[in-house]
Amino acid sequence: MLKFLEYALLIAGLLFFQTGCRQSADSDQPKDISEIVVGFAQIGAESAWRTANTESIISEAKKRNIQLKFSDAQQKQENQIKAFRSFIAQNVDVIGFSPVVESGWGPVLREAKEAGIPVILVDRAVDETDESLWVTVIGSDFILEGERAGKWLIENYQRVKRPDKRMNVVNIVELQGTVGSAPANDRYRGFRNALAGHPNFKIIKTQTGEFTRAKGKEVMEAFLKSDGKKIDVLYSHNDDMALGAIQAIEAYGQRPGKDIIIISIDAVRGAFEAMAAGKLNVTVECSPLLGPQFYDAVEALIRGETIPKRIVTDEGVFPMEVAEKELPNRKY
Ligand code: GZL
Repeated sequence: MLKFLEYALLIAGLLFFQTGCRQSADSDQPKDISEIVVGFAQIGAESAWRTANTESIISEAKKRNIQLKFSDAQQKQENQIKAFRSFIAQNVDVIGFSPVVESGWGPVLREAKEAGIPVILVDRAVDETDESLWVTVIGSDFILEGERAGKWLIENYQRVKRPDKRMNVVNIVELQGTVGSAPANDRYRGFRNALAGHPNFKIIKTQTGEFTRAKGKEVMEAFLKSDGKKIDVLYSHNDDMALGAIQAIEAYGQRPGKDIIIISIDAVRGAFEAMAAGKLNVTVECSPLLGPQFYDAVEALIRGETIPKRIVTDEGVFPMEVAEKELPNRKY
């Protein structure tokens, strides 16, 4: 008899967690959307991309009349973990978060699972192997973004930098994103995937600029100090660091976009303005406008629907030539 009861409880528990459906207190019906409470643990406000992402998460909740508890971790993992635990203590219906780094999330994800609170990863992934700890990952394919950046360079460098001369060795410096974050790790890898088989393209310096404009400028100043005129290309993991680097290149007396070709990722408004001014050569889009997809997943969860483990956003590549025309269409 006991065996049967244990089995029944196990099935009930599994069914409850799979749908992540939290019932209304007074019925066995799924909660109405206006009844649910979502907790979102955001990384911080390190870049224009992140600001646009936050705006999308907050404004879309308002539009859908969803109660949102929002926390900003100032780029510190311990703050995100604290926010996570506070959402669990408040027994929210769903937790969304964009993990500042890939590792160190196992314990708090297991606590959410034990509390029966489904978790949705937004923008960035974690390196946990137990995929039952989250419902889905919504965001870009960062390896593809790095590959697109490298592919553009291979296909366009000769045209933009040395149209009249034979190709020789191309010296590249790289500004990496936040150490240990999924976008930094994957954009690092994707760019090198694209350069494989093209030995004349050499990455001579690589260092983190922490995804911020200030640090990107500081690190580019150091690159220029140590390698100055040798630098042909800057590959930046985001536009904010590239915009900081542009300031450093101009202060050094070189022309960004001409003497040093600049490839970046995000496609924020500032990048289009820099391209229109001829100071940035291309930006690979990485959309921060993830609010609608996030709340579509939340609503599907509350209705007890099955959600794909991975929801990828479609994005493009914007070279300097289209910046002027595209600028008015930009939403972030
Ligand atoms: C990418 C996102 C990155 C952006 C940066 O999806 O996580 O973080 O590329 C932001 O601008 O800081």
